[in-house]
Amino acid sequence: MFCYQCQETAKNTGCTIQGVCGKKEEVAKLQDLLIYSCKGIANIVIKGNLDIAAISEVNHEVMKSLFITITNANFDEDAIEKQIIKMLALRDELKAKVNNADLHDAAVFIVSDRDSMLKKASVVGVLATENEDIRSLRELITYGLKGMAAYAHHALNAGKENVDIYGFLYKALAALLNDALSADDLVALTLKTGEFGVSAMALLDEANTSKYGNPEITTVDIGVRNNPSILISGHDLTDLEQLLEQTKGSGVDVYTHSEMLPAHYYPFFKKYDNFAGNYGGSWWRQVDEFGPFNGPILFTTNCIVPPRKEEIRDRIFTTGAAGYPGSQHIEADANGKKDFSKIIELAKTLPSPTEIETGTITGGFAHEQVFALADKVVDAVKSGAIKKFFVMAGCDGRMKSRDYYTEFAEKLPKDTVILTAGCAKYRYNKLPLGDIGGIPRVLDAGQCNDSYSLAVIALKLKEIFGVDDINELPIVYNIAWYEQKAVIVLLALLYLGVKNIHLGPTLPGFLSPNVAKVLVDNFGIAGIGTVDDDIKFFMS
Ligand code: SF4
Ligand code: SF3
Repeated sequence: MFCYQCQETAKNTGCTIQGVCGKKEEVAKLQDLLIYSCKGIANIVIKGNLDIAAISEVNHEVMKSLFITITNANFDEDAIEKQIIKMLALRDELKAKVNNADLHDAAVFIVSDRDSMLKKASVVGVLATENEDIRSLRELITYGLKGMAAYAHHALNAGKENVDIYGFLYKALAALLNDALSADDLVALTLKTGEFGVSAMALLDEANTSKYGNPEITTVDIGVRNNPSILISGHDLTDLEQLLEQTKGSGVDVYTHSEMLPAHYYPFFKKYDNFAGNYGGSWWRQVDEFGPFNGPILFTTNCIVPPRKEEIRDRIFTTGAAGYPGSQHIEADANGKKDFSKIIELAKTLPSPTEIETGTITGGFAHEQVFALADKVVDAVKSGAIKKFFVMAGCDGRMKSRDYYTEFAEKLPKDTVILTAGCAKYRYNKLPLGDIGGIPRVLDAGQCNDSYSLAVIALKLKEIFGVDDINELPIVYNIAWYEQKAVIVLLALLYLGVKNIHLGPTLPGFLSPNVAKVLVDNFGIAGIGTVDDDIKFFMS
């Protein structure tokens, strides 16, 4: 196997024996083949000039397939094999519609069983591209597409889609098979990926806010109550809605974990009395937190950490693109309805959660809530009460080096405000950082996709302050990344013209020295240093 798609990749060069994330060789290879199958479909769609609006099942399955391969989303080799079989059947149906002999191997290869899949996978993975710069750009684009697909998939679940996004996905996936494209062509495609990343995040924002209202300032309890409970993790709000509908009045409480925390900020979910609060911290803390939670856990997406204890595995359920071998997977019916009764019944037999902390977290600062505070914010900037905004969005992760972000937040001068989104916030969202004239010093917009909100806020401030360039605003970017959704967020910010983004705790292992140089020279991308040096640099 070879995988270097996330920030924790072995030695920052690539996982080759087993993933640091726990991904086994077989799963890694099947994921490679799943991606290759999607590229084959894209090849047919583009060559056959197919009407994308007329192939909705294919569109949806391509998105789901890309999502399945995101770090920590799906460890279930049987589920991935099943998805490959489904994609190849769809591919072959499409092929029958086009009259084109000039198709790529990805569109025509045949596999018959697991062994032949693994054999094929070993020649079509990341390392099949020999030139390290082309490989680096192809993978940068692929990871951006995975993130884009994840966001478009959530939007679809919430009832919104945009065929132009699918059209781009096919165009880009097909381009990744084209050996005639130069590094410059791929750099251009990388920026285009960022453009469609903005579209996907805008679509998801619209889907979420039209269905659940605009996030508003909310205080979320982090202690526990005394009822049997279910913990819901991941990013899918429509799964949460169904779970709350099915648990209301049942005596079973629902708590969020990690990236599901921001669901509390939406007005819609406040009507559920059993929506109790948030339990624990970011995704990787699950190894310590699922034990004392005592109840079942529902993963709607990444990030799953392979549980060490059998007892915890038995309490894990997955749905959507998520999967874990030996855990129960809940499929939607043809109308998107999911039956969570098994989880609810299990919850009723288990003890209530053990308290691991008490207090509250405040969030809900997505674009509309910040616009409502705009006068206050603008006055604070004009009076000098707020000197700078620090966008510290992105992911959290296990590495010790991420202590940097806690220390950074603690040491920032008191006249600065942190704008955050994604699970990166858990490095500092429980610190007593105070407020500036009633404006909290940590403004949490929501999940990683809500980084879109931060961009919308920046564009609004650009308008209010009448500056020509977004980079003239007193906003700096110190972003933490881990998986591929952060890659699309980064590409989206680059597309929007944001310069000098600092990215940590390490620069992606998949950037070749030349590709890294392009990002440094054209966009001022930089890594992180020591907290003191970086704060001095940012404040100057
Ligand atoms: Fe390694 Fe990350 Fe790939 Fe897992 S997702 S195999 S940790 S690079
Ligand atoms: Fe976190 Fe996995 Fe990226 Fe959605 S939940 S930000 S890491």
